[in-house]
Amino acid sequence: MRLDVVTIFPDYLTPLDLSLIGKAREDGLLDVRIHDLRDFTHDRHRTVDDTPYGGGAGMVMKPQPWAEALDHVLALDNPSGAKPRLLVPGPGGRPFTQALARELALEPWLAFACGRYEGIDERVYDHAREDLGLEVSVVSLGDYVLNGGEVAVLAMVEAIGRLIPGVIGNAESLVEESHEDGLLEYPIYTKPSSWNGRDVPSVLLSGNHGAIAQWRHEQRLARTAARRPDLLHASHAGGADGGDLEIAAATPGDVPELAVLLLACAAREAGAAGTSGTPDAHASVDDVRASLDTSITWVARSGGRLVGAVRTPRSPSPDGEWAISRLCVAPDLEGRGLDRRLVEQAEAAAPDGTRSVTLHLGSGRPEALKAYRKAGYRPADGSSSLPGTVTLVKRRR
Ligand code: JD8
Repeated sequence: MRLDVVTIFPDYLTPLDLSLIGKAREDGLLDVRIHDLRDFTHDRHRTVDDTPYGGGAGMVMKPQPWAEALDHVLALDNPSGAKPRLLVPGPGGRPFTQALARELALEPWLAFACGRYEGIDERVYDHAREDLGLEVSVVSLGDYVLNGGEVAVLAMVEAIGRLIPGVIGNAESLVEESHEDGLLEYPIYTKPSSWNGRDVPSVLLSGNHGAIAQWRHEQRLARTAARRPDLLHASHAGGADGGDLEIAAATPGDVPELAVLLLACAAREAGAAGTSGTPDAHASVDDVRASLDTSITWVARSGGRLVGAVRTPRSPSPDGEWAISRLCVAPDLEGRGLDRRLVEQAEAAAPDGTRSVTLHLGSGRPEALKAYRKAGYRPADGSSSLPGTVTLVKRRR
């Protein structure tokens, strides 16, 4: 992705040389170019501002240097005549959100115009749209007053840049994305377990993953209620087992969200099984789409969010065996019986004449096996299981 920034303070943007964004630039993932607006003035004082027509406080940025700077950006290393999307930070802009960051991360080229003083002469926006043919968006970092656009650009480039594949690129980051469910983070702790007379909450040392997941969810709810009550949505109140769970056969519209969920589960199971390697996100989306033709994926939604999935065949097998596979629950919702609800749905879909139901599971959560034993499943004998998986069987009469 190419990023051009026009500013009267190029030094303000030197942090983009550092850390993950700096590394991404070295790796060629981000092509960041900083331009000094004053290089496009022609007077001895390199003047970029003047007094406002109609009166009022402060100064306004003159249109001419901006027009020349934009011409320069568009002409630079651009034989194909491509056009960037132009983003102008301003307190009156569209709020910059994670959703907008995701949208902008898909663009091949972004240009940022950093205003100062009272802002930029309005005709610059009209010129960029109507004469240069650019899509222009005024974007605000938040409801407080800054002195110029540079700090907003630093924040936006960081938020956008980290979404570019390869900039952070690991399985954990995909799991993290699946947590973008509108609740704040739970509190986190590291060693030592007792420090300065303060102990880490004992549940985190218990090894009880269901209890830990439940505690963390409660902490997220309590924190969100205290700090950001505006984020609380009915879907979080009862949890995934709170009655709003809807299970239906997946359609192509479910594929992107389903692929992220399955990657999160795969990453989690790889971690639990001690195997390494990053699943390939692109291969996975295609695989998931193709799988809808050959099998049925049942998806569970809670409050609109896709929280779980399971796969069954499209047609009966001649030997009367009904295979349930790819059971997957959002990592933050484990231990709430969602997997049971999905397995029940998968069993209910079994055709007449089914003699046995086989359940193919990852061996990542041995504690879950107890619940399946209760539901009538027994470990399958023989060599049918792949490494890191277990196969359970339930006979039907
Ligand atoms: C760009 C000039 C300052 C703007 C008078 C002093 C973003 N969330 C945000 N808050 N403020 C900005 C922002 C402020 C800017 C400029 C962005 C250029 N100023 C001016 C008009 C009113 N002040 C911002 N993104």
